[in-house]
Amino acid sequence: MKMGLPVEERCLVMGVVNVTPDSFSDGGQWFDEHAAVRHGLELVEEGADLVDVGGESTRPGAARVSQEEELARVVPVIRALTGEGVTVSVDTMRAEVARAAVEVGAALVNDVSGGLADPDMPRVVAATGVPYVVMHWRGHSHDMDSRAVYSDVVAEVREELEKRVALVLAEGVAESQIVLDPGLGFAKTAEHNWALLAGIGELAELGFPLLIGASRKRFLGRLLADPDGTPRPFERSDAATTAVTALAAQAGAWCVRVHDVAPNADAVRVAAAWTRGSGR
Ligand code: PMM
Repeated sequence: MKMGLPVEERCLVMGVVNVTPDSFSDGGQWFDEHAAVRHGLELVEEGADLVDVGGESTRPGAARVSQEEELARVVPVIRALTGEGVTVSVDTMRAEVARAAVEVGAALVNDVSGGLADPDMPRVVAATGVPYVVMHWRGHSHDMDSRAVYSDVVAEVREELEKRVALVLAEGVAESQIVLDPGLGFAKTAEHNWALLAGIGELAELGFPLLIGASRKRFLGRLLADPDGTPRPFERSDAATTAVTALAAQAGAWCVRVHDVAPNADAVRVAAAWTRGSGR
């Protein structure tokens, strides 16, 4: 595998801190800078290997925030968390935010647009040398649902990710920096998400570490819907996230991005012990 990333013998757990008033599952809860920092530290206590700090909601239909607002939301939180020794990733589609975040200590850039939203991103990431999560993406949240059209979702996501990889490499990003992510829920229906999880082995064949973000997404609530079809609210779908984590880890995922860290940290340890055939 091509990677200069921390190789653990188990899947890593990335805890989420959304410094936004409107994220899908935890919007508003950590909007205050101090609350966000406290929450990041709690996630580390619960077993997160790294904490993903984002200042822009990507929930379906969300409008964009300005660059100034995004910087004001994430930079102080990242500075404080890295000052406490926490490994932080920045969840941003903007090159300028990525640059500022790495300057205050961010160790990874998580770009849900895979470099499509801001053409400067790959060059900036190349200059920083930090790992770069290239997620499969087809457009901004306000109209991504209309782009969820595939004849073979696994083959098309794989092909589109390969194109992104070629482009970011051409911009100077090193192979060893790249992590790929199928982008569950981003221009994907529930059925597309399940097909991608079933096809995780085919995505792994691209030869890069994989990150999976299933936590609290709508497709889990739909799977667990009441008999009358009412989706299970995300607050009661965390056990499903944990099940996805165990299976993704078993299938070789490098990292899972989750909101409720403690049970997922347990799940990756179970998966690792199972794979080793040993609890030691
Ligand atoms: N999902 C969300 C935000 N950032 N980053 C990566 N790499 N992969 C994802 O699946 C992903 C992401 C949306 O989730 P949230 O708004 O509930 O945190």
